[in-house]
Amino acid sequence: MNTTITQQIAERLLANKGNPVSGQQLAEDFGISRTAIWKHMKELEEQGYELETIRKKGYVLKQAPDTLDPIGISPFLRTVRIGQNLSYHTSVTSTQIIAHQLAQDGAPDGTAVIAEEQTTGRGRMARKWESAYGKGVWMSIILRPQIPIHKAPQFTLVAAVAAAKAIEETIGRAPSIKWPNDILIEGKKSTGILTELQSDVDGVQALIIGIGLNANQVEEDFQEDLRSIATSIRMEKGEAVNRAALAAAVLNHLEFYTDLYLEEGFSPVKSVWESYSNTIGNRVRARLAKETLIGVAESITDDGVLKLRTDDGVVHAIYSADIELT
Ligand code: BTX
Repeated sequence: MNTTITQQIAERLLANKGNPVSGQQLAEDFGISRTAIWKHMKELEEQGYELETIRKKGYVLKQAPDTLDPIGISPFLRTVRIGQNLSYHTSVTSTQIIAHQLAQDGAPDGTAVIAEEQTTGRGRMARKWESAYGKGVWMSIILRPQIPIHKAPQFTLVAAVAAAKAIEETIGRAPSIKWPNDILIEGKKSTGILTELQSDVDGVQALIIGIGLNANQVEEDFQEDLRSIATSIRMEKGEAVNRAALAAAVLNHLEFYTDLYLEEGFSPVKSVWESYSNTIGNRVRARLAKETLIGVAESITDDGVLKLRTDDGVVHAIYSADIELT
């Protein structure tokens, strides 16, 4: 990512939040005048940074804006690829739509599209995903692993593990993953994952991994029909969280687990996924497109397929369904 001087100054201020950063020092480090530094500070104030100037000491960052733009995210990002190319938007229809277009136009592996709001955020099977302004992390990541098409669903699990790890770090306790793509905290949905793909005869051209993570909603922020089933990190942690740090944490873990997958295959990722799963070993009701099956969720195959044993002893391979614990 091409970081501007303003962005680099923001990073310095963020790293020293609450403590003064000397204007003289910044001027020397960037090889520009103190007046130029002052202009960068004005620009940051316009972007929503609250700064205090203390004579002879420097600039103190009081409050960073709660946005998901590169300036907000980059101080927390520890990746080489994922999220380094960041397409940031205030309002979009769906980050999936934008990511599909970018992928078609040749966007590099790891490109992330992130938005403050989605007007038509989507879930699986044309369902809606509520994506209110400034409340969540709504993002789509373009990955270009060289894998055959049938392995694409594994990446839903890679992404679920990445999001679960980020949530665990943030709230200090482990969420559970409901196969294939929901991350629940105390039984309520905090995150949804939607994996789509672009492919040709040679295999996967691009995976578009959509992650919707409820961050700072309070109960009333959700539409009424969601209140009994949805939760947010804020509701579980008892305080608002820095969405940029949360988004970066997901991206950091996503790169880690993608690399693990590419180096060692699905098996180690699957083990971590299983450690979060509330599905495997339990009796579940699986609503498929055409039927509903009840039985024990026995295992996940290496292709990310759920094996469900119904009471007649038949083991069904389930590729996509809504699961309910019974
Ligand atoms: P899903 O089909 O498993 O879940 C959709 C269902 O979840 C809805 O029918 C509704 O009951 C419930 N729901 C809707 N919004 C929320 C919410 N904010 N929190 C909790 N529950 C909700 C899950 O699909 C996949 C969602 C992916 C969303 C990301 S956001 C970035 C990217 N862009 C985009 O349009 N979709 C993805």
